[in-house]
Amino acid sequence: MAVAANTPIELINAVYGRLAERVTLGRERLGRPLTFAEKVLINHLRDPQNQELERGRSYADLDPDRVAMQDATAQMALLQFMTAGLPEAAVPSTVHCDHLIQAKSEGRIDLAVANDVNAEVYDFLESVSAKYGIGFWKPGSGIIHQVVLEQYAFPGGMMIGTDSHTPNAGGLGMIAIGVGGADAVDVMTGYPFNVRWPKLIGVKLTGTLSGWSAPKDIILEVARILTVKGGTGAIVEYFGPGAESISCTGKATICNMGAEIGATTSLFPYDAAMGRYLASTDRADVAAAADAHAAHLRADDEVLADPAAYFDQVIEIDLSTLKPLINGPHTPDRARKVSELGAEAAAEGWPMEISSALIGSCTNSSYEDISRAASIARFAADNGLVAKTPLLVTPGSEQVRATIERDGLLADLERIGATVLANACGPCIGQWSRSDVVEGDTNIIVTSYNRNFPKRNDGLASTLAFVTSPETVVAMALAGRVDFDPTVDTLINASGESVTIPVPAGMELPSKGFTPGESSFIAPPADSSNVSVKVSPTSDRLQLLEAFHAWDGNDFLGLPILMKAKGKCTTDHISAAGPWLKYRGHLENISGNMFIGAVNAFNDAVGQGKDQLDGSTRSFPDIGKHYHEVGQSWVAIGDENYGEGSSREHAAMEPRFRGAKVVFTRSFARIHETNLKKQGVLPLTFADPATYDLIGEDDRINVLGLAGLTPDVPVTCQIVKPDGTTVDFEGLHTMNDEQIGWFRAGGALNIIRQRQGV
Ligand code: MIC
Ligand code: SF4
Repeated sequence: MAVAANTPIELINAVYGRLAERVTLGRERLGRPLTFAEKVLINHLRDPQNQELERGRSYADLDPDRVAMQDATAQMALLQFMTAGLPEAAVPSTVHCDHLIQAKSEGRIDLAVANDVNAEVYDFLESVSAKYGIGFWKPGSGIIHQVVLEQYAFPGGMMIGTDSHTPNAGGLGMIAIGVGGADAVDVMTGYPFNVRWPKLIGVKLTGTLSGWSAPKDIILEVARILTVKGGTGAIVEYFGPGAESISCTGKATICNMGAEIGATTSLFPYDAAMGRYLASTDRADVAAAADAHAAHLRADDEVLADPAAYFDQVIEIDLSTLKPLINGPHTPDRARKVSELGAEAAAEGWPMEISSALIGSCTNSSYEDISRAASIARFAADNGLVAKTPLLVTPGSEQVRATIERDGLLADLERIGATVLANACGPCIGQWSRSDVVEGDTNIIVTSYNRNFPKRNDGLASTLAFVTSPETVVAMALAGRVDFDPTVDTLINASGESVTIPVPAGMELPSKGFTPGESSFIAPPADSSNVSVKVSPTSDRLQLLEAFHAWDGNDFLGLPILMKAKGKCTTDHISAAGPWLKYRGHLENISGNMFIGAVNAFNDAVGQGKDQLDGSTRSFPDIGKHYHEVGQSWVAIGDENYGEGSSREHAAMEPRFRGAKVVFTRSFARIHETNLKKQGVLPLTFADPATYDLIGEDDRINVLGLAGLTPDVPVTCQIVKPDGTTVDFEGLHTMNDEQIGWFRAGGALNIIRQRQGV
């Protein structure tokens, strides 16, 4: 397949060519006007006539237009794809090298080091991409979501990506869904993408942003209202006059961070701001095509007039009254006004000093973001101020970096002391070689990223991370303190004068257009018969996969509890990133991090528990290894929203590899629940949430009647106490017949292999 550095207009025209007819069909089938998300979904249904469309219940088969993968998840996705026996990917797909570059010194040096240190992984990804007709974006090209927005996204399109922040493309009116690698393998092997027909949350925006308030504040407010699980199973659709006042990249920031409320995705309707962005990124033809179909690239008028009648929930936010917000630590729904942080820090006993300030990431590194941040830096430098903390900048793409360099914006930031890192994830995902603090030093960082989970940025549990807009981060860096409110407070400069920082002033798009910088896209060859995929048998970073065994047909009896998690247990707790990213292509080695961040509900220890076979206390990964070696299957237990955060399927594959049969929780995050199903682990929720409290450290679990596993029917389970008494409970599941088939086959990939005859 010819995969280019952009989405060909022919593909876009084909999507638009069937749009009107599909919209009519959708209105007929549902007997009512449609929201924008519904139009895009219906236009991508495999069987639009017959697909059941019950919100929150039906599973839908969809055909996305594209697949995107980043290097830390692409390895496992493509190792799985390789075992499926296909000559090439069935859908245009790309790989983006962004997660494996460590931030240590500055961009160019760090990139050169990464090219050396990660050579075998990059060689694997480049060769496997060439072999299977996949486009390859080299390290340094930028962060997947920014590159997708600049090159591939289009209004009314649909894509999946092996990263939870794939919804970033919703800023350009695309339904873009974050998935685990196994979902990507389905689509790349020509099978549909299967997902629950979503519920719909409407967010009506009125008024306009002003002063220090930024698009980031909109999503911080939405997350505050909805909480980290409030978007589960839903698409968040924005609309209203306020929506049109936000730039395309600002909309992308909002959609990006919709991942933090667990939403399936988020999107904005097509408007003039998107048209301007398309034209500015060399896609005037896409803008013209979208203009011609604009009536179908938005919700129907009746929906806009009476949203409560069409959405499951409607939130209204007046942008004119929205104040700058900041969230953290530890959870993305803990937001308060910037002006209130100082008082809260004092009450909580947090330090007032900021140890580092970081801007950029896939969330907030657009030209507009950097120009607003740079406007403050320029003023500060002209008025005798410098940053009082280290200030690190990660540009989202080479195109943005080259353009902000050309326009002097990077120089503005450097004048106040900023260091420009590589165009990559860097400190956002723990790729941060930081030596100024050590574990135990309680310290505060402020970032313009999206997540603030413990240990995420620097691996230190004692770092408290706060998330806000880039302009607020820069202002706080100038003050060096969290009790600084740039809207009212002043700073003292080098001459002892009191200085008020002016309101940030940015530019939506570069007046001279974007400059591409050093292009680093490699298209797959037309004939890949001579390409061989490079995996060394002695590698400790890459390991070819062996198929998991099918279910043996027996009930699960007497399974020990390897881990019972207390409180928040995100995928960062289950399969940590940072130093572990280097093992993302080696299932056995990465299993060394299994549950190391989880808090043991029996004694509050982090990452360790009791080995039921010998009574010893060991790390969770060591217990897993021991059980695996002796063939002892086991279960894990989680609390609410278990598996929140990343799409990394390692968080499901590691337990599967080490012998997990069932994960019980009070509730699951969507991507992680699917990842467990895909790998053949049963995800069950307690019918009575209080059952969680009844399970003791030395108890065993029985899971019964598995031969009769049926959609919508609870599974009978038992807690077996050490004295042999039992407590019955019900486990609920969300599997349809097909997904029960994955469980029986020992994972969805085994079914694809059977169908392909391998
Ligand atoms: C993240 O932001 O947590 C990541 C790292 O981008 C992950 C993907 C991964 O773990 O590789 C995500 O968001 O899905
Ligand atoms: Fe990379 Fe951070 Fe964005 Fe994830 S959230 S893709 S780690 S920049």
